[in-house]
Amino acid sequence: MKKLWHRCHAATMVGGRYSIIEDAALVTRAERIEWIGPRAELPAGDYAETIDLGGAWVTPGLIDCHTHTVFGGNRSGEFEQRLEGVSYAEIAAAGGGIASTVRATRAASADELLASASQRLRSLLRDGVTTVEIKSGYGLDLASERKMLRVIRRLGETLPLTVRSTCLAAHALPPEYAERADDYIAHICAEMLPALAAEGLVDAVDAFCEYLAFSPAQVERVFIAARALGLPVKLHAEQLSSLGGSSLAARYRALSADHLEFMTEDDAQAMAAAGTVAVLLPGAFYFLRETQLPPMQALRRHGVAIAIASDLNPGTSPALSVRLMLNMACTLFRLTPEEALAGVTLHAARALGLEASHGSLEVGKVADFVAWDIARPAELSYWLGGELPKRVVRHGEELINV
Ligand code: DI6
Ligand code: FE
Repeated sequence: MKKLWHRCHAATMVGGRYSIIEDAALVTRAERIEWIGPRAELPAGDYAETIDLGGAWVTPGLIDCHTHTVFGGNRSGEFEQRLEGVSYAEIAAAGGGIASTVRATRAASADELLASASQRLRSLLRDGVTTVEIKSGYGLDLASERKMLRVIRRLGETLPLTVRSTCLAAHALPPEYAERADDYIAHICAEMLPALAAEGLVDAVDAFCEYLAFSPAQVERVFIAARALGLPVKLHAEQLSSLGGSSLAARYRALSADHLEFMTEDDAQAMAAAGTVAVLLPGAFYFLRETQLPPMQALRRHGVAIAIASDLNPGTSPALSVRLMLNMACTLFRLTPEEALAGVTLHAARALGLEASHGSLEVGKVADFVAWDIARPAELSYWLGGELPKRVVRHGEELINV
């Protein structure tokens, strides 16, 4: 079924720029974009439906390419404690931090996890998000990681969103393996990843490379196991210290390296050469009150593609709005609104290996787009959260009541 969408302007994001078409028209057939261009050049055709977008600005559907949306409980109590002066280390020593979310996630049923994650995803949906990546990593044993990944798959079946799953079994050391990190890594490589991949639950493999998590040598073993299974890799790297994780990720042709506040110029060069996307997470930077900024000039100089994501998680970024992340990327990291928008469209698609089908308004790509009632695209990074009037189209169908 062919539909004509017109009376709009388009920020197509082709090439990672606004690539604006004023007075644009789009033709969709089923779930794909069949034509896009200036309305004056629209070829004659028969349309089952013609939709007047009333002068809206159309952008690709937003893509949140780094989230930990599935988890039990939340850590608002820790937030309160930290503000009363208890340190993160003291909280962790008392069994808090990631360990407390692991306990709550292990204790939760799949249905409970599905319900709480659905609610959080609805906030993202209302923000114009049509594709989201979700990581496991709060289970840390085979049964609990499987439970999380199955919930992630179910979220993609029950909500009008494209969901990509990432296995983050190497997120933290589970209590069963205290002082035995190498044994846990061996267990991930020999047992967890092969079993979870065999069940079709894993689109990519991630790890947390940090002095308080896993070393580059341990991460490399996970990457080798992922490669043997034919799975692409990503990495939490250089968030709190510089360990060269982003260069390691580049050596394994990672889809992305994420956080990156402490990355070096050499890391940026390696990532550019490998086509590894830099995913910046301003929500975590803000929430942890970090001061070391990611090296924007080095990333730009070497031509590294930059994506922006929410990092939605209970410990370091309880962020329920991707548009708020756009604003933070601009105010905190000094991205331009154009760079920020590319960061949640084309470059986010690349960070998920979806750039052939998602992330820009181009013929042949999926018809996932948002028609925003705004005067200029920069408004998407300008407003601090809230809800903007818009119409969301996914796979060529308008979503009602998002
Ligand atoms: N980096 C982070 O910021 C989160 N995980 C990660 O690898 C923290 C997750 C948490 O504190 O629950
Ligand atoms: Fe994260």
